[in-house]
Amino acid sequence: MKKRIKAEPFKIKMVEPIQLIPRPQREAALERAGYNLFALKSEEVYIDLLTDSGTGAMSDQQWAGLMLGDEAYAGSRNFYHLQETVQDIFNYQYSIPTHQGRGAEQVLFPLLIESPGQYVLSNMHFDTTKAHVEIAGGRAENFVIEESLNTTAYHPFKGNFDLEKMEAFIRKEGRENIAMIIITITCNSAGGQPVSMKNMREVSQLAQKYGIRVLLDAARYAENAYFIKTREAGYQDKSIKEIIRETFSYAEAFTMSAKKDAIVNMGGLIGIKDNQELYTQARSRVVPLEGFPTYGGLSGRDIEAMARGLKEGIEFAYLDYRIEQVKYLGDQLREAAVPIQYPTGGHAVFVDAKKLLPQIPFEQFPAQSLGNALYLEAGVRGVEIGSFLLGRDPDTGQQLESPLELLRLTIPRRVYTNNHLDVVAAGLIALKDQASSLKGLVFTYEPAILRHFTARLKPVG
Ligand code: PM9
Repeated sequence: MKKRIKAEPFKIKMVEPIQLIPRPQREAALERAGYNLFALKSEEVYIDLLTDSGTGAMSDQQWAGLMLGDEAYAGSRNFYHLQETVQDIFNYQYSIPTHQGRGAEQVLFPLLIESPGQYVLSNMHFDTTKAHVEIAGGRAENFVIEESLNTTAYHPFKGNFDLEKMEAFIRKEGRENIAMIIITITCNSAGGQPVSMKNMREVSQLAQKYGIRVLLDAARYAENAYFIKTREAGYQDKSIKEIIRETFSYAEAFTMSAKKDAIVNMGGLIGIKDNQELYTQARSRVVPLEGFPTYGGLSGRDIEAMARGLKEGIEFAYLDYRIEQVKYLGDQLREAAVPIQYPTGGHAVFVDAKKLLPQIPFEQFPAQSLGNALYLEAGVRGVEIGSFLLGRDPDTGQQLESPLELLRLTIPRRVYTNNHLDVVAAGLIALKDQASSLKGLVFTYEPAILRHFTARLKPVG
């Protein structure tokens, strides 16, 4: 056996016990949860791969930082530490903390969507991002490249924009009807797939040509930088920080859920490069929505942990371990012919449920059925990213068909070992042979918006 020469760049100082409850209890829990994994109690889950958001393990440096929280209502020293960190990493002058990513979206988007019905263009909007575009009166359009829909074909940057398609759209609709372009890095809904520097540069050039502003949805910006360093010609010798600085030079502002690459359990951030007027407007809006601009809905101690997490999250040794761990799970599944979005992305392995369960039509949610089966098999909780998440056409009420039906196995940062991931892989591989007997799901309760969080379902037949 080939010897591993690289191990986790940390050792474990504190542990939280977990246990696999017996199968009959898992069956009862799933039925009680209405076949919706969001409604399970976390104690009913053995290995929790629902999300990488707010689920990471903080370092000793971050925990130590909590003790240095300055809980002044205004002007906390932790805010100034955060501001210096943002200036250093991103070269952005202005920072406004928020309670999480969607807090940043609700403050900034209404300032950028100037008239109702304006379009916001993205490689792919995340669902809360799309919701905030719509709440602010805008319409969300996605322009990710076609290659991202072919899960088996390799492409190094499946999160890239289709620039031709986007330019044709701008010409057809008219520049005045476009509010902004949001570059989502990495592109979560396409499989945690990165966007290349070349593509971001070209998006920025296109935006300049038409006078359109560019924003970054920067939740997983450090993972994106790692992929650029390891996959894009000309970047191998650049540091992660240099790559990040170039990335952020192509935008005017960013919104960030700090619960991902900044490795905190709660927190978000608005960054503005140098537009003082936009900063002044955002600073006024944050007060009624999130809180005074130097705390934005967070405790001073949480802001300190965020400032420290931003620095740790861009260390190469950490990112190398992180991305390799996701790949480790993906490789095991591929070797056993379980279809996944290939190559694996930054934060998750996305299993192609459309390929694995062809007998289940999209309106009976194949990836949700697979997720439920994996929970029963191994106590592992993933999340559906497909037609269940997508929802209905707001005009016709018809169920929309998602181009991909994926079960996302999202890896929290610095939390699970590769042994945990072996259990996940074994569970899915065991399911492969039972896949043809799995059944679809129908609603027993369907809320009107963001239904996947609270809907109740039952198996058909
Ligand atoms: N993403 C995720 O699991 C958490 C919510 S759904 C379980 O992937 C992007 C690209 C995200 C994202 C959240 C947000 C919102 C914005 N952009 O959750 O509000 O992936 O901090 O961030 C989740 P907050």
